[in-house]
Amino acid sequence: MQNNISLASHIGDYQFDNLLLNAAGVRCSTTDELNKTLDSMAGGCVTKSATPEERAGNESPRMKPLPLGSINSMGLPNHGIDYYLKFAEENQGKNGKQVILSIAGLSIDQNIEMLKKVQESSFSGLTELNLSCPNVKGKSQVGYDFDAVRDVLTSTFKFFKKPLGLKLPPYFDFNQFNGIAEVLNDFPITYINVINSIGNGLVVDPETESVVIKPKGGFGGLGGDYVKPTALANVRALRQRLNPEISIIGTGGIKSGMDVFEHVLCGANLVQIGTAFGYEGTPIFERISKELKEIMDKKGYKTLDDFRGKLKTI
Ligand code: RRO
Repeated sequence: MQNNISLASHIGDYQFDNLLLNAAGVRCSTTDELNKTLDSMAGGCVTKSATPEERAGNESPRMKPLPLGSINSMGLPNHGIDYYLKFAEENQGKNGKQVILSIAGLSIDQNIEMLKKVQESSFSGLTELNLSCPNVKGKSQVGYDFDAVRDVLTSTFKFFKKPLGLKLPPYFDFNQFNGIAEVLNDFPITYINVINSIGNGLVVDPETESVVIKPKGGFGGLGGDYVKPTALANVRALRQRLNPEISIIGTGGIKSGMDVFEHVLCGANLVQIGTAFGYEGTPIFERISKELKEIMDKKGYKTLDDFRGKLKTI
């Protein structure tokens, strides 16, 4: 029965045979990890957000799994843009899978420098500019400063002619949904990806009377069950406000087929799995695909288009 159910989707001209991908940051720092995801049932992979040079990141322990999700303050550990760009050039489109190249400069200049490299390269896939890393000491999340978002996009689109997506932080107020949408609708953005982790949460272990991660006095980005309603709200609110040409990747709190179903109902074109992929590894893509197909089968849906964005209000 489920053989005639499709989980295919697309972002701009890019076809994905399966809407599930890893979230940037999780099991995607090395070519070995990235190849494992490309060899799985996932529709493609996203690379760890890159900086111009290799970075060690913050001190450990810097990620803590929790019963309801995770907290992290990794601090952008990565092998540098050249490493990920080479992987992306070599693997984009292989076996019909997409490679999304994520970059996260520590300044506008660093972002422009990396985007110029991408523009000049042979990479023909999607590039994702991460404007929402919550864990670099002394740096604010650009995504909360709408003037800064406008500045970086103005500079970028002067020379960047390849398809660009943005990884955004969670927004919590209708003024923020309206404000960011107004900026984004002025640019030829291919997609947005919401949400990054909820920044600067604090988890306390009452037994030890201590924080659970070392950097920044224990403050870090939340993922997992904690963030799903916030993620769904951002997918929905931005789908209602953005130009229809801008696609949406839903990220946050996905660990089952039902979670994916909810993200798509809110308007997600693709989804990414972070915390739960960290726990389960690549078999998660097969498990969740099967769960989602079972749900679609029961409801009589054959494609994601049958229910995407069709959330009812009461
Ligand atoms: O590396 C990190 O600390 C990190 C990044 Br760049 C990000 O975008 N989101 C996150 O939760 N952690």
